Amino acid sequence: MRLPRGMTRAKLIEAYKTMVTSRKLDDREMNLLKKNQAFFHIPGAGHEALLVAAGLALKPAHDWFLAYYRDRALMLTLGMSPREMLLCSVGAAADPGSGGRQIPSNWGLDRLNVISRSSCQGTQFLQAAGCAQAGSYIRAKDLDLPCAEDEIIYCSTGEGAVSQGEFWEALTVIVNRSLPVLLLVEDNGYAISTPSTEQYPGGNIAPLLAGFETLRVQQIDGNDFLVCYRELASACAYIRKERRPVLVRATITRPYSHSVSDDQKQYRLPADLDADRSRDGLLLFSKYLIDNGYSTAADLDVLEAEVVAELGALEKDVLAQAQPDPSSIEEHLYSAQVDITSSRFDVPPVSTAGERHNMATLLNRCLHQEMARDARICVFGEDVADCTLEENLDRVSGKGGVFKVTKGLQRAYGSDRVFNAPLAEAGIVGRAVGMSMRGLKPVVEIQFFDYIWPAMMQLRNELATVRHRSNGTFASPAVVRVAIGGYLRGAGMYHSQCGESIFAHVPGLRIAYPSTALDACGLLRTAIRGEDPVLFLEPKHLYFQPYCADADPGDEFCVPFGRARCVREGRDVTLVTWGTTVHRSFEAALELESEGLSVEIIDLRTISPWDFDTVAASVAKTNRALIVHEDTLVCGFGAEVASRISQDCFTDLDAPVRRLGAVDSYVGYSPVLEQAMLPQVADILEAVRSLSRF
Ligand SMILES: Cc1ncc(C[n+]2csc(CCOP(=O)(O)OP(=O)(O)O)c2C)c(N)n1
Repeated sequence: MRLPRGMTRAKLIEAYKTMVTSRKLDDREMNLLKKNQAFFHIPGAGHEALLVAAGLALKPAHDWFLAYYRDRALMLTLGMSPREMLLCSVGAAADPGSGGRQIPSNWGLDRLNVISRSSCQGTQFLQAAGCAQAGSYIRAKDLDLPCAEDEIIYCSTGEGAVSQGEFWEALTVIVNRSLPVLLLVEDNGYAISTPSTEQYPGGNIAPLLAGFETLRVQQIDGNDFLVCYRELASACAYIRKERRPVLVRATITRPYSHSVSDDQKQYRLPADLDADRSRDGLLLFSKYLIDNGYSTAADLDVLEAEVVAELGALEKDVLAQAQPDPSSIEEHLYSAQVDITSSRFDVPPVSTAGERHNMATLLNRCLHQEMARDARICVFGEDVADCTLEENLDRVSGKGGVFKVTKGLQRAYGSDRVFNAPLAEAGIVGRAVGMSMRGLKPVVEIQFFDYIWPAMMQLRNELATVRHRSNGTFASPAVVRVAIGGYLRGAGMYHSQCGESIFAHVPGLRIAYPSTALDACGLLRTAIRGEDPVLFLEPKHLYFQPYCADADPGDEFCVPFGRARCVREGRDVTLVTWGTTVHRSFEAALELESEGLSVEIIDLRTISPWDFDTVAASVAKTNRALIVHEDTLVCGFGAEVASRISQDCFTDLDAPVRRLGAVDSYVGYSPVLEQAMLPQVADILEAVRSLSRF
């Protein structure tokens, strides 16, 4: 075979050296593990020929990479050093991708544009879509963020992870928006022990993609370095020029077991393993070099011996490096530069007089003002745009969200900044993660809290973890707005749910849960101006209530996170609450006043963090505490508040801490059932009375 353009003998030998280095690193790391000096290993063996070729076709610190765990040879080709890899293996503090936090081969290296990857198989696809969309956006808006005109977003996967629904969600966005993404499916035939025939019909993803007409699909023999080099160079040239996606499915081998925890002899026949070994790309390439006179067996042996010796010396050095400081376990959960709990975000309203506006209106104004101020902000979600068909925009009044919170934003800021997403919640959050990792500020909407669950993986394992897992080298400061809760009469169990406690259990995620138009506006501005991922919960019962309306506080008004609001002062009982039940509690407190019971109401305003100090000061005064929330009782966030009060305010208490929440069931469609389910004023009255009698 003639050498492809640009390939030389020296480059062939260099490529071979990288492949050997990759394989020998696998061997060395497995050996470290045997000696208990490393703690996990997942090999890149069998994938080297394909990935060195990919690395040569792509440009480090120019293109962007979402590389999965088999991509060791790609990382070496891009410029990650063997020493850096060994630092990851031993979990050293100096591990450049995660500081000893992530298992080895979960690649991430900011200097090369290799975005921090989690261990979740399948979450990378939507992030790649977001990352690619961010590139177009950065260029269109001429933002001062790293971006190259002809950049490619590389996103790799095994053939198994392609079964994830998120793959298909992402493919829709990538193809519909014609994003410059190279999807590399590294098909080694097995997902741990499950053969690809079990993943999808026919066991080959390529023919199944025929309906995506504008997606170029290439199938290659991933064991043949020169074929890979030629085909990937062609794919990359096409993407750079045409700005269209390509999916390459490469067949390769897996000569080693899936990981250290696996033994493939348990589920593969010896003949199958032998066949794999005989097709091993590294072996085939050494044979090619010798057969075509580019090297000799003796020279390749010398090269291999040199690599082994070099890795041996590095191993000694790396083992002498320090493990992470135990105290660093709490680092990089939140931004150290922008502290949204600080008094910097305590900015008073310009005026409290004037026309009063409901919560939906003040949220909408805040979004308008922030979008005018910061071109990095883009808004997307289901039905958030005024009218997707732009040509009709002048002839319709516009949708702007099912609750109108985003109304007029598309008209004011354009369809590239405000757009409808497909009906796929993981797609909304996953894309936001990808965009925010490139410096944009997505403010996305989940239409109903009840439908947040498809996005749970992206919220829990991605959005919330990026900063921590990457040791602060990447961050994902997106804001996810969610309409939450019931008290709606007729909304039923799938438009009324709460569940803030589930997310309060997610370190790295900030949570707001305002109860007034003013707080909603101030907290949203803080969320947007901050650098942490925020789950912004908007009680939909309150969107249009005149009783929680407020005057426009101006375009700098902010409320810091973690600072509760004393709704009314009282002497006898501290009532801690948030969201819709703040107003029901207030109504109850007015009635109790006439009975001679004085209730102090604390509105937490944010769940993560929550303001324990204000609660504790109040309990020290009243000596009694009741927590009221709309969410169901068992494991509701009230349990956390109650436990903390019981533990840290014990000597102040004259009665056990009491909780009132919804019945542990589901909101019914019939108003009678809804009323029976959710805490009512009468329930609060009863709870306070019995607490005060204790
Ligand atoms: C969402 C998710 N489910 C399960 C796992 C556990 N797991 C890790 S790798 C793997 C198999 C992946 O197979 P494939 O995508 O074919 O890649 P390969 O390992 O063969 O290269 C599984 C099931 C995971 N990490 N993430």
